[in-house]
Amino acid sequence: MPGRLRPTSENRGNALWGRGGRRVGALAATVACVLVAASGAAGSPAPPSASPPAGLVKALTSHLRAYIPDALLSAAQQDPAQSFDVILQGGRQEKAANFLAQAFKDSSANGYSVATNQVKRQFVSIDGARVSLTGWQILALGTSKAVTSIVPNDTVRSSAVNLPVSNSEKWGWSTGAAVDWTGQALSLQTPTIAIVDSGIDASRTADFGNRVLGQVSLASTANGPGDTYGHGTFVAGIAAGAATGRAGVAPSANLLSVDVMGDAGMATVADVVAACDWILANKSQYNIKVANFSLHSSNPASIFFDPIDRAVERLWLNGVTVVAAAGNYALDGQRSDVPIAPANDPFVITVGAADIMNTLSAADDVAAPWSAWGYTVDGFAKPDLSAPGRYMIGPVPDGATLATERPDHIVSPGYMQLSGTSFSAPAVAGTAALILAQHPDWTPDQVKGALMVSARSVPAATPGSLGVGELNVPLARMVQTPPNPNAGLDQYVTTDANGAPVFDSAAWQSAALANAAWSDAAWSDAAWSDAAWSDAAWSDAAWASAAWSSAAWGSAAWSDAAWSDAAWSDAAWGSAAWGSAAWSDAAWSDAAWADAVRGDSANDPAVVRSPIATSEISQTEHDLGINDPFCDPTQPTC
Ligand SMILES: [Ca+2]
Ligand SMILES: [Ca+2]
Repeated sequence: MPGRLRPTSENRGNALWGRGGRRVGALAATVACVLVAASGAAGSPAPPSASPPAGLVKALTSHLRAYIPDALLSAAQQDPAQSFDVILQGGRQEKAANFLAQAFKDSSANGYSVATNQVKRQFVSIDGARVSLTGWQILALGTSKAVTSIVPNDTVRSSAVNLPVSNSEKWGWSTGAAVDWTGQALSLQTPTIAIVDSGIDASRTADFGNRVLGQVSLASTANGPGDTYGHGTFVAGIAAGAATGRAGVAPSANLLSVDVMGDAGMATVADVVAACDWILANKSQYNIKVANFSLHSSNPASIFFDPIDRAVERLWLNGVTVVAAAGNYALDGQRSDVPIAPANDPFVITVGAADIMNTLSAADDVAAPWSAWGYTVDGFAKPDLSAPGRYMIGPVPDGATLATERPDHIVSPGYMQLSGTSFSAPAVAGTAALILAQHPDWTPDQVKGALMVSARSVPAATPGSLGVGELNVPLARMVQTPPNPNAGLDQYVTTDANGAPVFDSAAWQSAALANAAWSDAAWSDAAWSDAAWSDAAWSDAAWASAAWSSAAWGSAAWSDAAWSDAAWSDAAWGSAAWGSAAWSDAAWSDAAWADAVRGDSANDPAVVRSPIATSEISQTEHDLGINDPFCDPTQPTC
C-alpha cells in the first residue's frame, strides 16, 4: 500500500527523522533566533494560553523535526499551555543524559526552557525519558535535532499487545524489530531477499509460509535438496521467519534461496560469483532488492582482485542491497581486521555481531569476542554496523548437518541456538527489505545510509568493534533523508563497455595515492556526527600495508584449468585486471564457508538465555509506540 506510506500531514514534510546535515542545521539555528525574537520571552513561563499566537505556533510547527503523532500535535497546537505526559526520545548518538541536556538547551534557545523536575523518569532501554511538557515545550523540543520523537505516555496495558507474530527471545525487542510485527507492517509490499547460503527448507511453512519463491542450486560440492547443512534456513529465519515465538525481522518478506553450499557447508568462490550472476540475471523476475551473504572466502584480498568483491559490487551498483557478515575470526575482542570478501568490500553493508548481554538496553552491549572488525586491506573500516548475533535461536531442519553435529544446541524440535555474524547480517537484510518497502526507489547507498545513521550507540563496546553502532529497526525505518556513506566511492563509479555501472578501482587508487584525504568531504558531512566513523572510515595507514601492493600478488602460479568455470569466462569479467598475473592462486581457488562453522558456536554453552518476560514485552511495546497490534508506529497513518 504505497499510498499509506507517504507522509500525509504537513508536520512530517521535512526530514523529520533524518539528520539533515549542515543545511538543515543552519536552518534550525535561524529558526531559533527568530523564535526567541518572536516570543520575546527567553525562558519560562510559556505564553498564556487564552489565544495562542497562531503565527508562532505555525512557525514552530513548520520546523518540526521530531515525530509527533497527529493527535498530540493537534492538542499541543490548540492549547499550548496545557501539560502533557509524554515520552521523549533522542537519536542514536546521545546517551540519555546528554540527549536531554541538548534537547533542553535547544528548547531553551527557542524560548521554552524545561525544568529538571519535569523529567519523571529517564530510561535505559531507550535513549529517552518520560517528561511532563507544555504544548509550547513540545513544539519547541520538536524542532531540536536531538529529539527524534515525542509521543503520549499512553496507559500501558496490563499485558503485552498481542502482535500477529512475535519472538520470545530478546534480540527482536532490543533492536525494536517488534515494530515489524504489527498487522500494518506485515502488509507492506516487501521486496524479495536472496539468501546466498546453504539453501532454505521451504517445507517449513510455519516459518516461511509459501514465501520461498524459488530455490536455485549452484553448489559445486555434494549438495542435497532443500537445506542439508542447515545454515541457510537459520539465516532465512532471522531475516524473515514468521513462526509463533520465532519471528524474524521481516516476517512477510519473500525469499529466494540461492544455494551455493553443499552438505558440509562449503562453497567455492566460483559458486558464490555464480550466485551473484544468477541474482543479477533474475532480480527483476523475482523483485530481488536485497541479497544476504552470511559467508566469506578464506584468504585476504584487495577489492582490486577479489572476484567476490567485484561480483557483489556489481549487484550493489545494479540496485541490489548487499548485506555481508563480518566474519567470526576475531580473538577475545581484539582487532582482527576484515580482509576477507565479501565483508571487505567498501560498498556493501558489513555487519558485526553484538552480544546484547541478555538485556534490552544497549548500554551494556559489546561486540561478540569473535566478531571480526578493523580495516580491510584497502584501508576501509568494517563492520559498518552491528546486530545481535550471540545465542540466537532459529530454524534448522531436522537431520541437517548442523543439528546432527550439535544436538545439545537444539532448543526445541527444529530450532537451535547458534552464534555468529551469520545471524547478525540477516537482521540487517530484513530491515533493508522493510526500508525498501517504504522507499521502493531508494538506492543501496540510501538504504546503507539509513541503517548507519540510525544505529544505536554502544558506549560499552570497543570503539569500531561494532561499526557505528547497533541496528535500530524503527529508527532506520523512519529515516527520510539518509546521508550517503558511499559518496566518496561513488565518484569513481563509471560504466563498462556494455554501459553497466562499475567501480573504477584504478581511478580510486590513483586518487587515494595522490591524496589520503580523498573522501574527507563525504565523511565529514554533518549528518555523520559519530566521530568513530567519520574519522576512521578509511585509513591510509591501513592501506599502506595493503596486500595488493605486496609481492605476494605478483607471484601467482595459477593455471588456466582452474578458470574453466563459466562464471569466469563471462564477458562481464573481461577487464584488464583479469588478464594480469597479479593473482594469488589462494585468493580464488579457496573455498567459501558458512560463517557459523567458526566463531564460538562450537564452544557455546548448551543453555538458552532467559526468554523475554511479558512485563518487558509490555514496556518495550510501549516504548516503541506499539499500542495496537495492527498499527505500525513507524508509519504516519494507522
Ligand atoms: Ca545446500
Ligand atoms: Ca543489552
